[in-house]
Amino acid sequence: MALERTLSIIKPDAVAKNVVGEIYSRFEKAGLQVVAAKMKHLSRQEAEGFYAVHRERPFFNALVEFMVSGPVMIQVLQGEGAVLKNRELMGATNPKDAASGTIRADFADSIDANAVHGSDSLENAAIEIAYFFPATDVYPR
Ligand code: RTP
Ligand code: MG
Repeated sequence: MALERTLSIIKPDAVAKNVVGEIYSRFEKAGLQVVAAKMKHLSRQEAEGFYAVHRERPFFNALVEFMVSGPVMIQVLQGEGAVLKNRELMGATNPKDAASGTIRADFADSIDANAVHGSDSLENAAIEIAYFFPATDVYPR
């Protein structure tokens, strides 16, 4: 497996629940290293741009509304097979379907307030990382 980087966001619900450290601990125990991070209260424009791929979906407005409802913690995770590994740690989009022991099973309340975002492919990971971090802010450079 190759060393990869992926973009992770701890969403407003999980930041408000004070489980940032719990979630970081899961990343670290799985061999994913935080190589860039920042807390940010997204503007509507930033949230819309980030989820632009979903613009035509019926849930788009609710998704943007939720993502701007409070600060989020944004990080780049690095490790072997990081994209898929992070998706496995996250669990299914709807917490009702998420396997036990996953982040969404343990911390998400609903399909909207579902605790975390993770890039779904290596290609999207590169796009999403560049959306939030200049290359010089990801370590090692
Ligand atoms: P994310 O992008 O946030 O990591 O989530 P995901 O890949 O598991 O799911 P995705 O299909 O990319 O959807 C993005 C977010 O939109 C909300 N959603 N609502 N009501 C619905 O049917 C529905 N489907 C998706 C979720 O909050 C999901 O995380
Ligand atoms: Mg997605």
